Amino acid sequence: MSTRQFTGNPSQVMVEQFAASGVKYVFYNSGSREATFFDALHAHPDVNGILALHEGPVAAMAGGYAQVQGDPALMVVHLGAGLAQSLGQLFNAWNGGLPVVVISFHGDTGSFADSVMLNIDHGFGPTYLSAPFTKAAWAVIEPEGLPEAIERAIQVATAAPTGPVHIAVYDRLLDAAPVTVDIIDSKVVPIGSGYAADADLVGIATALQAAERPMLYVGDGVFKSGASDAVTALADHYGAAVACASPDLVGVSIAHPLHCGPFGPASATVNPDCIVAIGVRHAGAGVPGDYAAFRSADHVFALGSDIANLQNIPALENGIVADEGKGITRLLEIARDEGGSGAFDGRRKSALEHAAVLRAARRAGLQPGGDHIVPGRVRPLVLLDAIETELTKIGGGIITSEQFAIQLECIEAVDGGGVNTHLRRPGESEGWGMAAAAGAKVAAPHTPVIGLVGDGSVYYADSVFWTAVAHGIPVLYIIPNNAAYGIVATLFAAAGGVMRETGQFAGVGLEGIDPLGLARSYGLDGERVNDESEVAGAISRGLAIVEDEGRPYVLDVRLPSGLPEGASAAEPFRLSDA
Ligand SMILES: Cc1ncc(C[n+]2csc(CCOP(=O)(O)OP(=O)(O)O)c2C)c(N)n1
Ligand SMILES: [Mg+2]
Repeated sequence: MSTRQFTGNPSQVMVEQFAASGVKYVFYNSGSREATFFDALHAHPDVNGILALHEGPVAAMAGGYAQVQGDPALMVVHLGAGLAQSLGQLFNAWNGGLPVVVISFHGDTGSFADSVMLNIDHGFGPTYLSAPFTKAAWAVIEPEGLPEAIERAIQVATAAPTGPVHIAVYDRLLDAAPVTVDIIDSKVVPIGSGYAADADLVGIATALQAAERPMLYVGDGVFKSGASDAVTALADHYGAAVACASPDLVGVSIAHPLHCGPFGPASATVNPDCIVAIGVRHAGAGVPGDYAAFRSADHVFALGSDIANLQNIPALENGIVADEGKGITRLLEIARDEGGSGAFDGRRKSALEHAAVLRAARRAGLQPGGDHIVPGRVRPLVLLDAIETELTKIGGGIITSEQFAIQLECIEAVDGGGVNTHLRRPGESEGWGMAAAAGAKVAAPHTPVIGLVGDGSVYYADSVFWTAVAHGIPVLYIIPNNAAYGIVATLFAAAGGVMRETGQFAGVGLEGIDPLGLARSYGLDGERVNDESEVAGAISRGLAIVEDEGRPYVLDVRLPSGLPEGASAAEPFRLSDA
């Protein structure tokens, strides 16, 4: 353990340990109680603060940063109230198992007055709020303990299974006199799970070999453990169909021709007789059908870094807690030793056909009416395909997404999976996309980043436009603007009732907001696109602006209404009608 002595006030100790642990950025929202902390942050040459104007975006930006390559992200929010405000987005980071370290400061509500501004009631400990959204949380009382506490938080967050960690620092500690501490100078090593036993892998190889319709069910553990290439090669070798757990589009690229899309529909079409789940935390809807997609299979295996990758999968023939990357790399060797991939040409052909049929159905579902051009509006597939094409032309990049109008699983197949990385919101909690795109760009400053954010999602966090301008974070924001909470409206219609009968939908229409006007007020340039023939040009221009000029830019792309066919937004209640 390499340490060095450091003397400073407790705030300086914290920032010095961040730097020693390799933390380059602190995503934060300011508060006066932590004045000395923000002073120390400002003064440190190697650690940069990135300010978001609400705690939701603070958490989403940290999450977007962590999502790109699994680097730990550090965020600071103000007291109990700021922590509470961050939770809507910490929910997503937790759902995605992202290594985000949350630091908040807390007042002493026990020793003297029991009501201290912005702190939660003294009946609850300072980690009470974060508990459901973190992997671990603890409080720090002694300034001398700060280096270890910070290093441990990063270690726990980045060890498999990765996830958010919260440290609550009692704020009276900030007032302490300078202390001399040991700063821990060794970088935190991300700790993975171990190797799978060969005998267990041989069992999977044997089943995959004998199967007629094998399927690899891929979750976020694949990408996180660096197993993407190995899992893709395994699918190629066996001619196996690939399916994904809903948020993950990168374990095997969603553009790969063997990719059949989300697991439920994929399984219903392919009817797999052997399923190998890799790094998946299978999720359901809380209904008896949650496990239906496994029913057709005679053999179900699961391999993942954590028990969570096994526990939600019924009737496992074998479950292996082991690192996905190490395990699948070895499984691939075993598979190749058994013979060439030519033996599987027949099933490969049918898996490719299934994948193509499912992809075509998703694309048709995204664009009902097909070739019917709506004047002054851009059809969803035209926008989606143009984004893929233009980003590919410049060598590929990252697309982060929070919207439903142009769902990323509808992109065209590309041999080998293509050069674009598709990062979806890792949970269902609205308010992620604006900040996640900025966080992704901070994590990958030399890679083009497109933030695909629905109009409804923009309005949750439009102040991130300011953060992108102020900190010079050149994201190309593309807004698939359907003037609606489109997905919610669709589900309102499916539920039946007065709204569907009358065609008047309440609470889902977003007419009369100008996202470009919003962007401009925060200092961002952009353009409106409402003609299909101009879409590709606008994206290409936008990419050139963000990449060559280094400033964020926004495209407000007008799509057909997100309300159901023929419906309109109901007149909202107005106070004057009461
Ligand atoms: C915290 C939270 N509140 C509310 C919702 C419900 N919700 C789901 S999507 C959505 C709005 C989506 O609007 P937009 O970004 O425009 O997407 P699209 O029109 O493409 O569906 C809302 C409010 C949610 N998922 N999470
Ligand atoms: Mg919308």
